[in-house]
Amino acid sequence: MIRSSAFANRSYAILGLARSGMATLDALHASGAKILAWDTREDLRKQASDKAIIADPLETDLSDYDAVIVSPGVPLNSHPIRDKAADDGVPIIGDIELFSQARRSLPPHRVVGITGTNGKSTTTALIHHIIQNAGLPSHMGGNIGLPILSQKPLAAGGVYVLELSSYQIDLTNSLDCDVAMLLNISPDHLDRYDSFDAYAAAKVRLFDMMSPDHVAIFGSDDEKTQLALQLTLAEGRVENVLDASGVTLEGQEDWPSLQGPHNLKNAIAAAAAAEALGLQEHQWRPALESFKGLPHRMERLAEAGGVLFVNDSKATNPASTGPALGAYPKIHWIVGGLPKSDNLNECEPYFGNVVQAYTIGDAGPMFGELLSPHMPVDPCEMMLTAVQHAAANAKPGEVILLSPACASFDQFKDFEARGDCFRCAVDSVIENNLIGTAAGGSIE
Ligand code: UMA
Ligand code: ADP
Repeated sequence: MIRSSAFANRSYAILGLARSGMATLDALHASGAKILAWDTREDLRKQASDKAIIADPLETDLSDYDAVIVSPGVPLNSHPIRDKAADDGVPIIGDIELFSQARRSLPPHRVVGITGTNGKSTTTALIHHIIQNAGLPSHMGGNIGLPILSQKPLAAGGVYVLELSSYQIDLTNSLDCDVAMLLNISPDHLDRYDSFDAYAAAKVRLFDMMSPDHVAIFGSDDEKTQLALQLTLAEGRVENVLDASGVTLEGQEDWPSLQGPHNLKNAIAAAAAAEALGLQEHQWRPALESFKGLPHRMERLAEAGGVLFVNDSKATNPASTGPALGAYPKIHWIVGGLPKSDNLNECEPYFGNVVQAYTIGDAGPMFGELLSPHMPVDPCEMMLTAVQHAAANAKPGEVILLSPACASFDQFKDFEARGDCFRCAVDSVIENNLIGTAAGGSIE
């Protein structure tokens, strides 16, 4: 874990004791800090009780504390902790800010910070893979699900690769990334922000914290990302600004886990980050080929009877599903769940690649209406039915793709459970030799 003398004998209140809060508790405790900790969940409070005083910060005088450390999942826009901390004159920060404050206790290192609406985890994992392949010590952490404070400090010359959500950036004041990257911005998390503009502005703060001689990379030509790029250029504060959306890169056919126009953009941004860290093409290119990808993101599950099965369950909005449809020319598309919008506009440019759609979940009837003027639609409702029907219809050379463009919570605990259910259904159709069994058209 990361410890720092910067925290010794200081007092912190921690609100939220899930992954990032527990890692914060451990790191502060090991660094000799005094800690008050709280979570609405009693089991988590119990778990923390040997390292902290357990008390609700809302009912404690915080004026003698150095900071309140709030978990990213606590909705700061509506939670009373914001006013309470302001009344008591204590700053609210998060675990990434603590990491930033601990940096001077660490051996010389660099930090790559990656934000954006879609593709953060894929690009974070890819950059981490490139750096490790090049022989440099590296950890990844942050929103990817690995709290950075629980990582072992890297040896001198190492690179920390941080996936940063807007929630985490909101709780960070001083993180000076050597390379900071904004992949793209599309509407998301609007329950936590007053407007789409406010969500975009939260992400752009990553660049406000940088030293002028560090490198800023912008990955997409969407309106908000380009606006952020123009603002950064106009300010002139950061000297090295790269618009990666205008860069091309050959060879994608050799990168099995980076298919689709979105993953080409991710690869270009990752290569730009690698070059900004001083790596050369012969050091980063082989890593694009050997990258294994992450589960549930354009994950190649199996190939049977000439049919490829791809799990893209993490595609929870149309902006992430659109480019997934662009990845293959003949797709049986399993789509639906809890809808986040009443249209599939971002998917429309790729409808020509879809052989047939198989709708599931709450969105099924609405998506059926939207899609049937463009393609055959099979209303399946359930995942197993969708996979069985798609498998029966698929011909060699075609792809069965789960890319739902929806949240999962209507039928599943989370996107992982949905992807796991798809995987089980795929295993069962392969084991039972159900591929290509329909005599034309969809089976009943
Ligand atoms: N809580 C209270 N009182 C409240 C509200 C919440 O006590 O009023 C408690 C909850 O009971 C919970 C904790 O506060 O125990 C909140 O924890 P959390 O939701 O922040 O969970 P962590 O496990 O710490 O996960 C967080 C990130 N979660 C969120 O941003 C919602 C994880 O990102 C991240 O991987 C992890 O830190 C490690 O850095 C997840 C996420 O969904 C993957 N991110 C969003 C996304 O990707 O869209 C932004
Ligand atoms: P995040 O961590 O930002 O949620 P992930 O890498 O987990 O991003 O990918 C989430 C979903 O978005 C996956 O379905 C993935 O295929 C898709 N995706 C990946 N990169 C991009 C991109 N650059 N633009 C749009 N969608 C993307």
